Amino acid sequence: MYPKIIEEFVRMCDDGYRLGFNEANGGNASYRMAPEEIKKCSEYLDLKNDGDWMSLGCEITGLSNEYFIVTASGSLMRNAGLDVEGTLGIVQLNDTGDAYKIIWGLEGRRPTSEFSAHLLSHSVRKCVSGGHDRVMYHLHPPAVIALTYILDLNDKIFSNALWRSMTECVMVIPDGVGVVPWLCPGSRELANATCEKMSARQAVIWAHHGLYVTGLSFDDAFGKAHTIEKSASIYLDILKTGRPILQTITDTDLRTICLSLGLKINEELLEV
Ligand code: 2HA
Ligand code: ZN
Repeated sequence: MYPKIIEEFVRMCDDGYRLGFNEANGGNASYRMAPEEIKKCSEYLDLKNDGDWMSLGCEITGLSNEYFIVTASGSLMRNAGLDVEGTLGIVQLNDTGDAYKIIWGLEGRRPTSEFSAHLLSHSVRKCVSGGHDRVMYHLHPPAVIALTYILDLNDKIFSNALWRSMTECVMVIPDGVGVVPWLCPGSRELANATCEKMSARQAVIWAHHGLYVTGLSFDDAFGKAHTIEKSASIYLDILKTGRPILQTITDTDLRTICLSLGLKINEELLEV
């Protein structure tokens, strides 16, 4: 048995694979550890290793000395449970937040190819969520990807399509979703565009590629990804019938749902 936080990380990878969100080496994830979780993992950690700092190429604001559990570049989420230390690892950032070292796992590997998107988004979400958002999860959900071929690539169009396709969607993403155009996987451009959207959203769609979500726990982040994909898939099912839409969830309905739960809907995205 690994510490609970590692087991929960593995479970999210496994769920992602089983639901068809993380085929082959598709997708990646990271988790910003809390001090008590670092303590619980301490018997595994090689904290004395002081020789192998890898440069991040820039200083990541607000993340100095943070510890992250992260998936390995090229690893398969399907294998997370079978090969925990080859699929995941723990990295520590230095005092200045511009270099990291591996202190557990990632055997013979480096952190995910999207590591810069993860760290930049952690930096933004740690600040805007008051430290609550800890998980970043990237997946390739088929219905979400399909929609990026037929809807205009903007936040308002996608947020409304998702909110109005299933009543509970707005409860999960009252801020809506951000949408970024196609950008090269693993690039700094994709990382920057994602972290810009993350300042106001907890979910970002990468056109023709996938989805990127944050959350305060694995349940929260995975639940968001699962709900968004379910709504997208219902939306596609509706389109596939070829029949006109006779009724839908209205702006008033969306406001009522949020009001009943004490949530604040992003008003800017309403009234399409
Ligand atoms: O293969 O999904 O975006 C990992 C990825 C890169
Ligand atoms: Zn991807």
